[in-house]
Amino acid sequence: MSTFWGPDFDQLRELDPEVAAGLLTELDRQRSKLQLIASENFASPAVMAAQASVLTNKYAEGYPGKRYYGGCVEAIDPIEQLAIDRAKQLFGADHANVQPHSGASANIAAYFATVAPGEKVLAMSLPHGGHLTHGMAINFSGKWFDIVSYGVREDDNTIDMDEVRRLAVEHRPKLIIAGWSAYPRQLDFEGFRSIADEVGAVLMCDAAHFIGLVAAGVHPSPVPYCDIVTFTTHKTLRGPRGAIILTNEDWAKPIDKAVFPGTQGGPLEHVIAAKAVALKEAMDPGFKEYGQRILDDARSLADALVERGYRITSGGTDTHLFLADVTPRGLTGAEAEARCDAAGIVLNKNAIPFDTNPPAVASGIRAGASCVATQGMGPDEMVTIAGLIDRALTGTEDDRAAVRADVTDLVTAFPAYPVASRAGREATAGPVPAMPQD
Ligand code: DSN
Repeated sequence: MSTFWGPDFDQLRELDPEVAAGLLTELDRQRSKLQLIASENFASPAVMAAQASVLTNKYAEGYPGKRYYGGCVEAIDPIEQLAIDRAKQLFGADHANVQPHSGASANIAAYFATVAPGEKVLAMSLPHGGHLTHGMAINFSGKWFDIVSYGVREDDNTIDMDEVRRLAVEHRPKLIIAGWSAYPRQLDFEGFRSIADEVGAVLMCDAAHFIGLVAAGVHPSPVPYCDIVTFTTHKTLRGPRGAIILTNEDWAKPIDKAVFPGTQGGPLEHVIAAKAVALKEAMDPGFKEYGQRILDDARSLADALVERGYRITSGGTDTHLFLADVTPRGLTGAEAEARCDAAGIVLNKNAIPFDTNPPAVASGIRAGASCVATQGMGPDEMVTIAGLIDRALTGTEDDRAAVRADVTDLVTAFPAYPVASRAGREATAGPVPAMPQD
Protein backbone atom coordinates (compact mmCIF):
# COMPACT_ATOMS: atom_id res chain seq x y z
CA MET A 1 0.00 0.00 0.00
CA SER A 2 1.55 3.33 -0.99
CA THR A 3 1.43 6.33 1.29
CA PHE A 4 -1.09 9.07 0.56
CA TRP A 5 -0.16 11.56 -2.13
CA GLY A 6 -2.33 14.60 -1.99
CA PRO A 7 -2.57 18.33 -1.62
CA ASP A 8 0.71 20.15 -0.98
CA PHE A 9 -0.09 23.64 0.19
CA ASP A 10 3.57 24.69 0.26
CA GLN A 11 3.89 23.79 -3.41
CA LEU A 12 0.74 25.75 -4.23
CA ARG A 13 2.03 28.74 -2.31
CA GLU A 14 5.31 28.63 -4.24
CA LEU A 15 3.74 28.01 -7.65
CA ASP A 16 0.69 30.23 -7.42
CA PRO A 17 0.81 32.65 -4.51
CA GLU A 18 -2.31 34.48 -5.68
CA VAL A 19 -4.53 31.40 -5.46
CA ALA A 20 -2.81 30.30 -2.23
CA ALA A 21 -3.54 33.71 -0.74
CA GLY A 22 -7.15 33.43 -1.85
CA LEU A 23 -7.52 30.05 -0.12
CA LEU A 24 -6.11 31.43 3.12
CA THR A 25 -8.29 34.52 2.91
CA GLU A 26 -11.36 32.33 2.49
CA LEU A 27 -10.28 30.01 5.32
CA ASP A 28 -9.90 33.06 7.53
CA ARG A 29 -13.30 34.43 6.43
CA GLN A 30 -15.01 31.12 7.21
CA ARG A 31 -13.33 30.87 10.60
CA SER A 32 -13.57 34.46 11.72
CA LYS A 33 -17.20 35.28 10.89
CA LEU A 34 -20.50 33.70 11.89
CA GLN A 35 -21.71 31.58 8.98
CA LEU A 36 -25.50 31.57 8.85
CA ILE A 37 -26.07 30.92 5.14
CA ALA A 38 -28.65 28.14 5.25
CA SER A 39 -27.26 26.21 2.28
CA GLU A 40 -23.67 26.04 3.57
CA ASN A 41 -21.75 23.89 6.03
CA PHE A 42 -18.17 22.95 6.99
CA ALA A 43 -17.09 19.69 5.31
CA SER A 44 -14.75 17.58 7.44
CA PRO A 45 -11.00 17.24 6.72
CA ALA A 46 -11.68 13.57 5.78
CA VAL A 47 -14.26 14.64 3.17
CA MET A 48 -11.82 17.21 1.81
CA ALA A 49 -8.94 14.69 1.72
CA ALA A 50 -11.01 12.36 -0.47
CA GLN A 51 -11.99 15.23 -2.75
CA ALA A 52 -8.48 16.65 -3.10
CA SER A 53 -7.05 13.34 -4.30
CA VAL A 54 -5.63 11.59 -7.40
CA LEU A 55 -9.16 10.40 -8.17
CA THR A 56 -9.55 13.76 -9.94
CA ASN A 57 -7.31 12.36 -12.72
CA LYS A 58 -9.58 9.51 -13.74
CA TYR A 59 -12.17 9.32 -16.50
CA ALA A 60 -14.93 6.83 -15.75
CA GLU A 61 -17.90 7.42 -18.06
CA GLY A 62 -20.48 4.74 -17.33
CA TYR A 63 -21.28 3.03 -14.06
CA PRO A 64 -19.42 0.51 -11.84
CA GLY A 65 -18.76 -2.65 -13.89
CA LYS A 66 -19.90 -0.94 -17.16
CA ARG A 67 -17.35 1.76 -18.00
CA TYR A 68 -16.25 3.27 -21.27
CA TYR A 69 -12.66 3.60 -19.96
CA GLY A 70 -10.08 1.11 -18.71
CA GLY A 71 -8.44 1.47 -15.32
CA CYS A 72 -11.63 1.65 -13.29
CA VAL A 73 -11.75 -1.75 -11.61
CA GLU A 74 -8.99 -1.28 -9.02
CA ALA A 75 -10.36 1.71 -7.10
CA ILE A 76 -12.92 3.75 -9.04
CA ASP A 77 -15.61 1.08 -9.28
CA PRO A 78 -15.34 -0.01 -5.62
CA ILE A 79 -15.42 3.60 -4.40
CA GLU A 80 -18.45 4.56 -6.50
CA GLN A 81 -20.19 1.32 -5.45
CA LEU A 82 -19.49 2.18 -1.79
CA ALA A 83 -21.12 5.57 -2.26
CA ILE A 84 -24.13 3.97 -3.98
CA ASP A 85 -24.53 1.29 -1.30
CA ARG A 86 -24.20 3.79 1.54
CA ALA A 87 -26.75 6.16 -0.01
CA LYS A 88 -29.23 3.30 -0.46
CA GLN A 89 -28.67 2.04 3.08
CA LEU A 90 -28.78 5.44 4.78
CA PHE A 91 -32.03 6.49 3.10
CA GLY A 92 -33.65 3.08 2.58
CA ALA A 93 -33.82 3.65 -1.19
CA ASP A 94 -34.04 1.05 -3.96
CA HIS A 95 -31.49 2.83 -6.13
CA ALA A 96 -28.93 5.64 -5.94
CA ASN A 97 -27.09 7.57 -8.63
CA VAL A 98 -24.15 9.39 -7.05
CA GLN A 99 -22.84 11.12 -10.19
CA PRO A 100 -24.73 14.45 -10.46
CA HIS A 101 -22.29 17.34 -10.26
CA SER A 102 -24.73 19.67 -8.51
CA GLY A 103 -28.32 20.02 -7.38
CA ALA A 104 -29.22 21.75 -10.64
CA SER A 105 -27.58 18.90 -12.61
CA ALA A 106 -29.55 16.35 -10.58
CA ASN A 107 -32.79 18.21 -11.28
CA ILE A 108 -31.96 18.53 -15.00
CA ALA A 109 -31.52 14.74 -15.10
CA ALA A 110 -34.82 14.24 -13.26
CA TYR A 111 -36.65 16.42 -15.81
CA PHE A 112 -34.82 14.67 -18.67
CA ALA A 113 -36.01 11.28 -17.40
CA THR A 114 -39.61 12.24 -16.71
CA VAL A 115 -40.87 15.02 -19.01
CA ALA A 116 -40.49 16.16 -22.62
CA PRO A 117 -40.16 19.83 -23.58
CA GLY A 118 -43.53 21.57 -23.40
CA GLU A 119 -45.04 19.15 -20.88
CA LYS A 120 -46.60 20.35 -17.65
CA VAL A 121 -44.75 20.43 -14.33
CA LEU A 122 -46.24 21.52 -11.00
CA ALA A 123 -43.66 22.96 -8.60
CA MET A 124 -43.20 25.56 -5.87
CA SER A 125 -42.82 29.14 -7.05
CA LEU A 126 -39.40 30.72 -6.53
CA PRO A 127 -40.67 33.82 -4.67
CA HIS A 128 -42.50 31.56 -2.22
CA GLY A 129 -39.45 29.38 -1.52
CA GLY A 130 -38.94 27.14 -4.57
CA HIS A 131 -35.64 26.75 -6.42
CA LEU A 132 -34.50 28.23 -9.74
CA THR A 133 -34.88 24.78 -11.31
CA HIS A 134 -38.50 24.55 -10.19
CA GLY A 135 -39.66 26.72 -13.07
CA MET A 136 -38.07 30.18 -12.86
CA ALA A 137 -38.89 31.88 -16.17
CA ILE A 138 -35.27 32.31 -17.35
CA ASN A 139 -34.04 28.94 -16.02
CA PHE A 140 -34.07 25.91 -18.38
CA SER A 141 -37.05 24.64 -16.37
CA GLY A 142 -39.15 27.73 -17.07
CA LYS A 143 -38.03 28.00 -20.69
CA TRP A 144 -38.52 24.39 -21.73
CA PHE A 145 -41.49 23.20 -19.67
CA ASP A 146 -45.04 24.37 -19.08
CA ILE A 147 -44.73 25.28 -15.42
CA VAL A 148 -47.65 25.62 -13.04
CA SER A 149 -46.61 27.03 -9.66
CA TYR A 150 -48.03 26.55 -6.21
CA GLY A 151 -47.15 28.83 -3.34
CA VAL A 152 -47.91 29.46 0.31
CA ARG A 153 -51.00 30.97 1.95
CA GLU A 154 -50.85 34.68 2.68
CA ASP A 155 -52.11 34.30 6.26
CA ASP A 156 -49.80 31.59 7.67
CA ASN A 157 -47.16 31.29 4.90
CA THR A 158 -47.54 27.51 4.70
CA ILE A 159 -48.29 25.37 1.65
CA ASP A 160 -52.01 24.88 1.04
CA MET A 161 -52.33 21.23 -0.01
CA ASP A 162 -55.91 21.80 -1.17
CA GLU A 163 -54.55 24.39 -3.60
CA VAL A 164 -51.80 21.99 -4.76
CA ARG A 165 -54.49 19.39 -5.43
CA ARG A 166 -56.75 21.89 -7.20
CA LEU A 167 -53.89 22.93 -9.52
CA ALA A 168 -52.92 19.31 -10.15
CA VAL A 169 -56.48 18.29 -11.02
CA GLU A 170 -56.94 21.36 -13.26
CA HIS A 171 -53.61 21.11 -15.12
CA ARG A 172 -52.83 17.35 -15.00
CA PRO A 173 -49.02 17.80 -14.74
CA LYS A 174 -46.75 14.96 -15.83
CA LEU A 175 -44.33 15.77 -13.00
CA ILE A 176 -44.97 17.19 -9.53
CA ILE A 177 -42.03 18.56 -7.54
CA ALA A 178 -42.15 18.78 -3.75
CA GLY A 179 -39.18 20.62 -2.28
CA TRP A 180 -37.79 24.05 -1.62
CA SER A 181 -34.81 26.33 -1.02
CA ALA A 182 -36.42 28.76 1.40
CA TYR A 183 -39.37 27.26 3.26
CA PRO A 184 -39.08 26.60 6.99
CA ARG A 185 -41.68 23.87 7.40
CA GLN A 186 -41.91 20.12 6.78
CA LEU A 187 -43.74 18.96 3.66
CA ASP A 188 -46.73 16.64 3.59
CA PHE A 189 -45.10 13.91 1.49
CA GLU A 190 -48.08 11.59 1.89
CA GLY A 191 -50.40 14.34 0.65
CA PHE A 192 -48.16 14.98 -2.39
CA ARG A 193 -48.15 11.23 -3.13
CA SER A 194 -51.90 10.98 -3.08
CA ILE A 195 -52.24 14.04 -5.37
CA ALA A 196 -49.65 12.59 -7.79
CA ASP A 197 -51.53 9.27 -7.83
CA GLU A 198 -54.85 11.02 -8.41
CA VAL A 199 -53.59 12.77 -11.55
CA GLY A 200 -51.12 10.12 -12.72
CA ALA A 201 -48.02 12.30 -12.21
CA VAL A 202 -44.48 11.31 -11.34
CA LEU A 203 -43.60 12.62 -7.86
CA MET A 204 -40.15 14.04 -7.32
CA CYS A 205 -38.79 15.63 -4.16
CA ASP A 206 -35.95 18.16 -4.20
CA ALA A 207 -34.65 17.45 -0.72
CA ALA A 208 -31.39 19.38 -1.11
CA HIS A 209 -31.81 21.52 1.97
CA PHE A 210 -33.17 19.10 4.55
CA ILE A 211 -31.64 15.76 3.50
CA GLY A 212 -29.08 15.88 6.33
CA LEU A 213 -31.95 16.15 8.79
CA VAL A 214 -33.55 13.10 7.14
CA ALA A 215 -30.22 11.23 7.46
CA ALA A 216 -30.15 12.17 11.14
CA GLY A 217 -33.71 10.88 11.61
CA VAL A 218 -35.03 14.24 12.82
CA HIS A 219 -37.12 15.06 9.74
CA PRO A 220 -39.62 12.88 7.82
CA SER A 221 -38.17 11.09 4.81
CA PRO A 222 -39.56 11.72 1.31
CA VAL A 223 -38.09 8.39 0.09
CA PRO A 224 -41.06 6.11 0.88
CA TYR A 225 -43.46 8.45 -0.94
CA CYS A 226 -41.54 9.76 -3.96
CA ASP A 227 -40.50 8.16 -7.24
CA ILE A 228 -37.37 10.30 -7.38
CA VAL A 229 -35.54 12.23 -4.65
CA THR A 230 -32.75 14.63 -5.62
CA PHE A 231 -30.46 16.28 -3.09
CA THR A 232 -27.19 18.11 -2.75
CA THR A 233 -24.50 16.67 -0.52
CA HIS A 234 -23.02 19.89 0.87
CA LYS A 235 -25.86 21.48 2.84
CA THR A 236 -27.22 19.83 6.00
CA LEU A 237 -25.58 16.56 4.89
CA ARG A 238 -22.16 18.27 5.33
CA GLY A 239 -20.36 16.58 2.45
CA PRO A 240 -18.61 17.85 -0.69
CA ARG A 241 -20.37 20.06 -3.23
CA GLY A 242 -22.39 17.76 -5.46
CA ALA A 243 -25.62 15.79 -5.58
CA ILE A 244 -27.23 12.36 -5.46
CA ILE A 245 -30.49 11.03 -6.91
CA LEU A 246 -32.46 8.27 -5.15
CA THR A 247 -35.20 6.39 -6.96
CA ASN A 248 -37.57 3.49 -6.61
CA GLU A 249 -37.03 0.42 -8.85
CA ASP A 250 -39.17 1.84 -11.66
CA TRP A 251 -37.06 4.96 -12.11
CA ALA A 252 -33.59 3.44 -11.59
CA LYS A 253 -32.75 2.84 -15.26
CA PRO A 254 -34.35 6.01 -16.68
CA ILE A 255 -32.49 8.14 -14.11
CA ASP A 256 -29.15 6.42 -14.71
CA LYS A 257 -29.57 7.00 -18.46
CA ALA A 258 -30.63 10.59 -17.88
CA VAL A 259 -27.51 11.34 -15.82
CA PHE A 260 -25.13 9.53 -18.19
CA PRO A 261 -25.16 9.86 -21.13
CA GLY A 262 -28.30 12.03 -21.03
CA THR A 263 -27.00 15.14 -19.35
CA GLN A 264 -23.46 14.51 -18.07
CA GLY A 265 -20.19 13.03 -19.28
CA GLY A 266 -17.40 11.84 -17.01
CA PRO A 267 -18.33 11.59 -13.34
CA LEU A 268 -16.19 13.43 -10.78
CA GLU A 269 -14.85 10.37 -8.96
CA HIS A 270 -12.91 12.44 -6.42
CA VAL A 271 -16.18 14.12 -5.44
CA ILE A 272 -17.98 10.77 -5.41
CA ALA A 273 -15.33 9.46 -2.99
CA ALA A 274 -15.96 12.48 -0.78
CA LYS A 275 -19.72 11.80 -0.99
CA ALA A 276 -19.02 8.24 0.21
CA VAL A 277 -17.10 9.63 3.20
CA ALA A 278 -19.87 12.09 4.04
CA LEU A 279 -22.47 9.31 3.87
CA LYS A 280 -20.36 7.25 6.27
CA GLU A 281 -20.14 10.22 8.63
CA ALA A 282 -23.92 10.60 8.43
CA MET A 283 -24.35 6.94 9.44
CA ASP A 284 -22.49 7.58 12.68
CA PRO A 285 -24.81 7.85 15.72
CA GLY A 286 -23.21 11.26 16.42
CA PHE A 287 -24.89 12.59 13.27
CA LYS A 288 -28.31 12.15 14.89
CA GLU A 289 -27.17 14.42 17.70
CA TYR A 290 -25.87 16.86 15.12
CA GLY A 291 -29.22 16.91 13.30
CA GLN A 292 -31.08 17.52 16.54
CA ARG A 293 -28.67 20.34 17.43
CA ILE A 294 -29.35 21.98 14.06
CA LEU A 295 -33.11 21.89 14.73
CA ASP A 296 -32.74 23.13 18.31
CA ASP A 297 -30.43 25.92 17.21
CA ALA A 298 -32.64 27.08 14.33
CA ARG A 299 -35.69 27.17 16.61
CA SER A 300 -33.84 28.96 19.37
CA LEU A 301 -32.46 31.60 16.98
CA ALA A 302 -35.87 32.16 15.35
CA ASP A 303 -37.64 32.36 18.73
CA ALA A 304 -35.08 34.81 20.09
CA LEU A 305 -35.58 37.06 17.06
CA VAL A 306 -39.36 36.90 17.55
CA GLU A 307 -38.81 38.04 21.14
CA ARG A 308 -36.92 41.01 19.75
CA GLY A 309 -39.88 41.94 17.56
CA TYR A 310 -38.99 40.33 14.24
CA ARG A 311 -41.62 38.57 12.14
CA ILE A 312 -40.52 35.07 11.19
CA THR A 313 -42.46 33.81 8.16
CA SER A 314 -44.86 30.98 9.04
CA GLY A 315 -44.25 31.87 12.70
CA GLY A 316 -41.18 29.69 13.19
CA THR A 317 -39.31 26.72 11.81
CA ASP A 318 -39.12 22.97 11.97
CA THR A 319 -36.05 22.72 9.77
CA HIS A 320 -32.53 24.19 9.79
CA LEU A 321 -33.58 27.58 8.42
CA PHE A 322 -36.05 30.44 8.73
CA LEU A 323 -36.90 33.70 7.01
CA ALA A 324 -37.15 36.95 8.96
CA ASP A 325 -39.02 39.98 7.64
CA VAL A 326 -36.75 43.00 8.26
CA THR A 327 -39.10 45.67 6.94
CA PRO A 328 -40.53 46.45 10.41
CA ARG A 329 -36.99 47.70 11.19
CA GLY A 330 -37.18 50.03 8.18
CA LEU A 331 -34.66 47.90 6.27
CA THR A 332 -34.63 45.90 3.04
CA GLY A 333 -33.13 42.43 2.89
CA ALA A 334 -30.16 43.78 0.93
CA GLU A 335 -29.46 46.42 3.59
CA ALA A 336 -29.83 43.85 6.36
CA GLU A 337 -27.40 41.46 4.62
CA ALA A 338 -24.82 44.26 4.23
CA ARG A 339 -25.17 45.42 7.86
CA CYS A 340 -24.82 41.88 9.18
CA ASP A 341 -21.77 41.26 6.99
CA ALA A 342 -20.13 44.44 8.28
CA ALA A 343 -20.62 43.02 11.78
CA GLY A 344 -19.12 39.63 10.86
CA ILE A 345 -22.45 37.81 10.45
CA VAL A 346 -22.86 36.16 7.04
CA LEU A 347 -26.39 35.45 5.84
CA ASN A 348 -28.39 36.23 2.72
CA LYS A 349 -31.18 38.54 1.72
CA ASN A 350 -34.22 36.58 0.63
CA ALA A 351 -37.65 37.24 -0.79
CA ILE A 352 -40.39 36.58 1.71
CA PRO A 353 -43.82 35.35 0.55
CA PHE A 354 -45.82 38.15 -1.12
CA ASP A 355 -42.72 40.36 -1.13
CA THR A 356 -43.23 43.78 -2.67
CA ASN A 357 -39.50 44.37 -3.18
CA PRO A 358 -37.65 42.95 -6.23
CA PRO A 359 -35.57 39.78 -5.52
CA ALA A 360 -32.24 41.64 -5.67
CA VAL A 361 -33.46 43.88 -2.84
CA ALA A 362 -35.94 41.60 -1.00
CA SER A 363 -37.69 42.22 2.32
CA GLY A 364 -36.21 39.37 4.32
CA ILE A 365 -33.13 37.56 5.43
CA ARG A 366 -32.66 33.79 5.42
CA ALA A 367 -30.60 32.21 8.20
CA GLY A 368 -29.68 28.61 8.88
CA ALA A 369 -28.01 26.78 11.74
CA SER A 370 -25.99 24.05 9.96
CA CYS A 371 -22.59 25.76 10.28
CA VAL A 372 -22.95 27.01 13.84
CA ALA A 373 -24.23 23.56 14.90
CA THR A 374 -21.15 22.00 13.29
CA GLN A 375 -19.06 24.35 15.43
CA GLY A 376 -20.82 22.96 18.51
CA MET A 377 -22.87 26.03 19.33
CA GLY A 378 -26.17 25.32 21.10
CA PRO A 379 -29.44 27.14 21.82
CA ASP A 380 -27.83 29.50 24.39
CA GLU A 381 -25.38 30.75 21.80
CA MET A 382 -28.33 31.27 19.42
CA VAL A 383 -29.92 33.69 21.90
CA THR A 384 -26.62 35.58 21.92
CA ILE A 385 -26.52 35.55 18.12
CA ALA A 386 -30.08 36.93 17.90
CA GLY A 387 -28.92 39.85 20.03
CA LEU A 388 -25.89 40.36 17.77
CA ILE A 389 -28.08 40.32 14.64
CA ASP A 390 -30.46 42.84 16.18
CA ARG A 391 -27.61 45.17 17.19
CA ALA A 392 -26.04 44.81 13.73
CA LEU A 393 -29.34 45.67 12.04
CA THR A 394 -30.49 48.52 14.24
CA GLY A 395 -27.22 50.04 15.50
CA THR A 396 -24.63 52.48 14.21
CA GLU A 397 -21.30 51.75 12.49
CA ASP A 398 -19.71 51.78 15.96
CA ASP A 399 -22.27 49.25 17.20
CA ARG A 400 -21.45 47.00 14.25
CA ALA A 401 -17.74 47.24 15.10
CA ALA A 402 -18.61 46.19 18.65
CA VAL A 403 -20.71 43.28 17.36
CA ARG A 404 -17.75 42.26 15.17
CA ALA A 405 -15.64 41.97 18.32
CA ASP A 406 -18.33 39.85 20.03
CA VAL A 407 -18.49 37.62 16.93
CA THR A 408 -14.72 37.13 17.20
CA ASP A 409 -15.11 36.00 20.82
CA LEU A 410 -17.87 33.55 19.87
CA VAL A 411 -16.05 31.95 16.93
CA THR A 412 -12.88 31.75 19.00
CA ALA A 413 -14.77 29.77 21.65
CA PHE A 414 -16.39 27.55 18.95
CA PRO A 415 -13.81 27.38 16.17
CA ALA A 416 -14.48 26.09 12.67
CA TYR A 417 -11.51 23.97 11.55
CA PRO A 418 -9.57 24.16 14.85
CA VAL A 419 -5.92 24.98 14.24
CA ALA A 420 -4.96 22.00 16.43
CA SER A 421 -5.84 19.60 13.60
CA ARG A 422 -3.02 18.44 11.31
CA ALA A 423 -4.57 20.10 8.28
CA GLY A 424 -4.94 23.31 10.24
CA ARG A 425 -1.30 23.43 11.34
CA GLU A 426 -0.06 22.91 7.81
CA ALA A 427 -2.40 25.41 6.24
CA THR A 428 -1.39 28.17 8.61
CA ALA A 429 2.37 27.44 8.71
CA GLY A 430 4.75 29.87 7.03
CA PRO A 431 4.30 33.41 5.79
CA VAL A 432 0.85 34.23 4.47
CA PRO A 433 1.07 35.66 0.96
CA ALA A 434 -0.85 38.85 0.32
CA MET A 435 -3.84 38.91 -2.00
CA PRO A 436 -2.89 40.50 -5.33
CA GLN A 437 -3.86 44.15 -5.71
CA ASP A 438 -5.53 45.44 -8.87
N1 DSN B 1 -28.52 28.19 -3.94
C1 DSN B 1 -28.96 27.24 -2.96
C2 DSN B 1 -29.49 27.91 -1.74
O1 DSN B 1 -28.82 28.79 -1.26
O2 DSN B 1 -30.54 27.55 -1.25
C3 DSN B 1 -29.93 26.27 -3.51
O3 DSN B 1 -29.35 25.65 -4.60
